[in-house]
Amino acid sequence: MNQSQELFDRAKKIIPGGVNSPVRAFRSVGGTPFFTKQAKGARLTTADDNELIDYVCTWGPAIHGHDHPLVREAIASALTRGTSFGTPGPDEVEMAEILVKIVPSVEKVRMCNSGTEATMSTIRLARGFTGKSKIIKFAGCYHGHVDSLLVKAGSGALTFGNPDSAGIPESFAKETIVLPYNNLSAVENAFMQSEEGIAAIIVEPYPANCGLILPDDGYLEGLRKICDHNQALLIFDEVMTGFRLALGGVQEKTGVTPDLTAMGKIIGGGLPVGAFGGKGEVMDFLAPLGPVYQAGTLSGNPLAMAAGIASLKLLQESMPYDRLENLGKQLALGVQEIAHENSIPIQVPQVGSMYGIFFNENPVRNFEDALISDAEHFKKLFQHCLSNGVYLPPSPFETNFISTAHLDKDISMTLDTFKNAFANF
Ligand code: KE4
Repeated sequence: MNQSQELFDRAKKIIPGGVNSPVRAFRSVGGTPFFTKQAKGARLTTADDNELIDYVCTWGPAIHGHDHPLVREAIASALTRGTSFGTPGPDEVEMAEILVKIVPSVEKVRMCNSGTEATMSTIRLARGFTGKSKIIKFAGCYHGHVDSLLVKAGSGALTFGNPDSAGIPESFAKETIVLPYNNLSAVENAFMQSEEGIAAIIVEPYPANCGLILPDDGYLEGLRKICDHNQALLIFDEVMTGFRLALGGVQEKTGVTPDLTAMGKIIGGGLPVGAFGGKGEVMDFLAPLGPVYQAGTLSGNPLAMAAGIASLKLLQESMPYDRLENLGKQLALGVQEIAHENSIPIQVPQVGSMYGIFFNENPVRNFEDALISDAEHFKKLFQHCLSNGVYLPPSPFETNFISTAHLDKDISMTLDTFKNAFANF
């Protein structure tokens, strides 16, 4: 028996499903999940010493590839000063100053420990600030496992074909209005029909938890206008897109500035982290200044701050966005060409270092389009790639990531692997 199988058998006895996060169980692509024993650059080494080109990048944080020397050195240096203080520390101030400088919407910011905490806190803050309860989210968007946002969530829940999670009281779900993405009139109607008013819209500006969906021209601008017209807050969940699609995220790339932004992943350099920020007058509603409570034992943890600051500084110095865009384009256009040569209907939406794969005749503009894409084809592609040294996200409802550690030769090897896969479809 191989090491991963042995580890998985042991894990399943004492960890639900053998994993600490559902998508890692490979339930939608089949087979036994591999266990990783080392991650370096653009590659993972499995417990059975297989080397894989990694397009998951630990779900986004590893924009510099795994174990970048500057991030590792920053953590090692912080470690000599202790692992957690429970008091304010200098790195928290430096992190906050960087975020205020580079993210257009952020006048004030608070650190937390995950993307889920970040989005959960933006919702509570928006409700506290506006005095309204209803929120709007979009079908297929995933904002972490927040009770009021796990309503038709994408990502894990979607992968299990279980759009509504058990354990969410009806009374919670009814405060959340779920609308189709890329449809402004649906949003306008929701505001018109709501007597009590709506506190906020929360959106993944580029939904990346039901595959990758790109906004129609003017869509994000439209959401901004509707929120202004209805005194509602616009919340961008940039946990995935932040610092990846531009240094200042989608809001820098598009010029659409939300009132609040949820952040995570890259700003922890691979360590547990989240953050949320926005207009000073809104953020000042947070305890200890204001009435909205939010807290965290390890918020602003010195190791995570050191890793995140190193990761952000590396982005500021290297500004790798053009190169990542070129690698993304190279991959997306290459995959489309190969599929076309084999008469396989495919959509490969791409923006910067993110790309999706839908086996679908038509462009995927929303959750429904994503759902009717061919999941069996995806499963075949995933398994072929995995057995040929290429690790794609283990679900058709996730997004691929490229890091600055991916080289041209990795992209061409990946395209060769796709070529062999499609030739045997
Ligand atoms: P975390 O609580 O997992 O740090 O972040 C939640 C979250 C919030 N917002 C967006 C846009 C996200 O993509 C996420 C988490 N992303 C998933 C990947 N689709 C994390 C992987 C997992 O759940 O294991």
